[in-house]
Amino acid sequence: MLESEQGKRKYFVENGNCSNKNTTFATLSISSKLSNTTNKPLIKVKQMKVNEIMTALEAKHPGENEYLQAVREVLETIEEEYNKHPEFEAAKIVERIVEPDRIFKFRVVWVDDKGQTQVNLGYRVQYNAALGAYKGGLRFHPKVNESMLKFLGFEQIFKNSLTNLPLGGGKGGADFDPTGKSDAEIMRFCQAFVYELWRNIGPDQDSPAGDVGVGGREIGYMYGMYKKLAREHSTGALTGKSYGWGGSLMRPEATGFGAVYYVKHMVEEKGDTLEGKRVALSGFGNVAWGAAQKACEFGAKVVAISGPDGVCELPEGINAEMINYMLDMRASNRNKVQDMADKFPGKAIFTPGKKAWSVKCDIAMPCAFQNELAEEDAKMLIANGVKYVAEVSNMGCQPGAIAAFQAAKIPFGPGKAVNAGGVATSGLEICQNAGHINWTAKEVDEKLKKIMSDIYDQCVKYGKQADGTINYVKGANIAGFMRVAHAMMAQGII
Ligand code: 2IT
Repeated sequence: MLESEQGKRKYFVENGNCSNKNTTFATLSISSKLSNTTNKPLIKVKQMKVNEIMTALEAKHPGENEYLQAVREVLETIEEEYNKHPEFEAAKIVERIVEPDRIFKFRVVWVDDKGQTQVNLGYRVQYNAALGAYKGGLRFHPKVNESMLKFLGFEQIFKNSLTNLPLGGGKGGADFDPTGKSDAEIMRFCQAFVYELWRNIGPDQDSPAGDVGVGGREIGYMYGMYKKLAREHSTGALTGKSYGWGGSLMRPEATGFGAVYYVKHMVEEKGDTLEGKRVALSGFGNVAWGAAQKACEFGAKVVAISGPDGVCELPEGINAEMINYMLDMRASNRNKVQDMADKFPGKAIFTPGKKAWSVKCDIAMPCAFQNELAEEDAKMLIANGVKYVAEVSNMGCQPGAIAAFQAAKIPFGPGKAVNAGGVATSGLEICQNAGHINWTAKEVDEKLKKIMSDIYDQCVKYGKQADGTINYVKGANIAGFMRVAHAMMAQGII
């Protein structure tokens, strides 16, 4: 018999052992000894079974591959723990958590520099608000669709939960391609996007930020339009604003810095140090930029960055000038890593069509896009002696790659824990906006370090295995999920 308590009532499962996966039905009743609800009809509670849930979801949302991948990973790792709580299943927590509260989908119309009318699709997925107002980035990329934003929003729920800040989960974006667009085109698109969305966002409702294709410039244009329409000033309706008009110091660096703080814990767990470690990063955007800075500060050597066009190997390691140049590369909207090799001949060696994972390294940190590291990349990294892998992009590694790292006993940090410093610092930006104050960079950085250290500890607590190794994926998923599930239970069936 398995018992669990919810409020004043005591539930128990009869005729079923929750840890027995063959049990189809367990009977849940309310104990007559502990409540005055005697003679209430017995409620049949099914054990949560990942395969059954996934079969139903695949039928309901065919072809939404990223979304289905993200849901499966979370459910597989929490199944055992979840089934120790029959009250969760009675309240259909899993069935509720996998579907967003709502999705806004809208047309965004704008005029390009040639005077041509352009039409894009915009979205905002408001996923789960059990812990607070919806929070999560906006992605502008030609491949954006509902599946991509649902996967990102779903991940965001548990990531935000790990930060221990009062943040619900959401995500949004558009199938707009910033590559090759002028500054004026970017501005007009951002304005048109917010013109559609502004009524559904706000600091106590839903607070978007940046993601792939959306940085400080885009947030500035969107915030300007939001203020004009909402007649609100200095609010946390959007985060990632620039310092001086509501932004937080350290927000641009936070995702990359936070990721390296997390990796430092992973390395120290093994009695090792970051000093002298060769680090391969993918991408050259905001996240890779922050990670490169902090890795260098801790004495590591960044030996590769990459782009959609190929990889730049950096035999002497990246230097401060190159790190600065990453900002120019991003601002140019050319989306070409070859520009680094052209600017620093001999110090950056470009190979077209290759990924960062072809470069020998001790630490691999995907910082670009989902599923960017495949099983064969993982095998190459392992053969080349990689010692640690930390996803900084959301769901950067394919399931086969994660399985390969785990089988080789290489510590693997999942994106929702490793990259949580970004959204955490967005949470700190909202705090500063609400209090009409600005914290110093040191104050923000200290809070970020503490948050990352607490996230790391939660992953260890729930991910420690019988053989002493740490399954960081399982730890992050259980820790993140449980906090949301308990909040949903407390707030009733809504
Ligand atoms: O994936 C992410 O956590 C982000 N893009 C940042 C979200 C935020 O609200 O700062």
